[in-house]
Amino acid sequence: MSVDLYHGEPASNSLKVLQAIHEKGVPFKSHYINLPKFEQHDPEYLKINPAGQVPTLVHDGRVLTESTVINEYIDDVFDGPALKPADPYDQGLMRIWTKYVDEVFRPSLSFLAWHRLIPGLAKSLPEGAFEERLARIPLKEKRDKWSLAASGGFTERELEGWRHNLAEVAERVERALDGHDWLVADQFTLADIAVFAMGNSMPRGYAELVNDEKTPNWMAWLARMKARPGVAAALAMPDHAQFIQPKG
Ligand SMILES: N[C@@H](CCC(=O)N[C@@H](CS)C(=O)NCC(=O)O)C(=O)O
Repeated sequence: MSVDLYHGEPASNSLKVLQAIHEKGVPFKSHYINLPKFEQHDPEYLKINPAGQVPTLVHDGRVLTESTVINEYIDDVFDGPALKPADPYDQGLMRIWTKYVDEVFRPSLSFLAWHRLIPGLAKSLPEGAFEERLARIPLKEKRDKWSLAASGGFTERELEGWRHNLAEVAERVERALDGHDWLVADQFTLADIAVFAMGNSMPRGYAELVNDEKTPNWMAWLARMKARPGVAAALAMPDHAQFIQPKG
């Protein structure tokens, strides 16, 4: 059996899959893709992931992309502790969390981070280098968003909407953890993994939303997550990112 995982630093979608693979105890070969150096756009890597994104799992020569799909696959295919609840209804609740992370939490974080960081990145590069890198991004939607972000083109209304989403995430997670150790069915699941992948950096990046006073349940859950050997092993993976930190 061969398992190869192509991933970036232990944050965001890479952290999501790194947690699952470590929690499950699957032996795998790690291939670090340096995102700030745009290694995700190298022609060799594009052969396995034409979207030019991480993570990518290759299991016995078969390629799988999309972090949420990869995590379900890892749970289904490999031995180790179950990362999904047994009950189909609870599985549904778990997937509502993973969908919410993919459709609301993660994009809101990304767009706000791009708004903050990309203009500086574009200016820091030699003349024409940013445009050259933009041109190599395979996904048109991503290319357009980065181009817009570089010129400070997101509207105040959009920015406000994404900030509002993050405030809603903070409240929703805090409520779900009231009286519970984990988000769904009182067991550690892919829902915790997905929310943690984006939420781990919130007390640092959005301290006004996630902190000891406002969200004590969230803070205690973060500590519980980090105490898990699989999550700790995921967080200990190489981290050479520069501009992506600190808000993921
Ligand atoms: N829907 C994809 C999104 C993957 C994604 O956005 N990955 C980011 C890192 S978290 C990435 O590769 N960014 C670099 C780029 O798009 O150039 C998934 O969940 O796997």
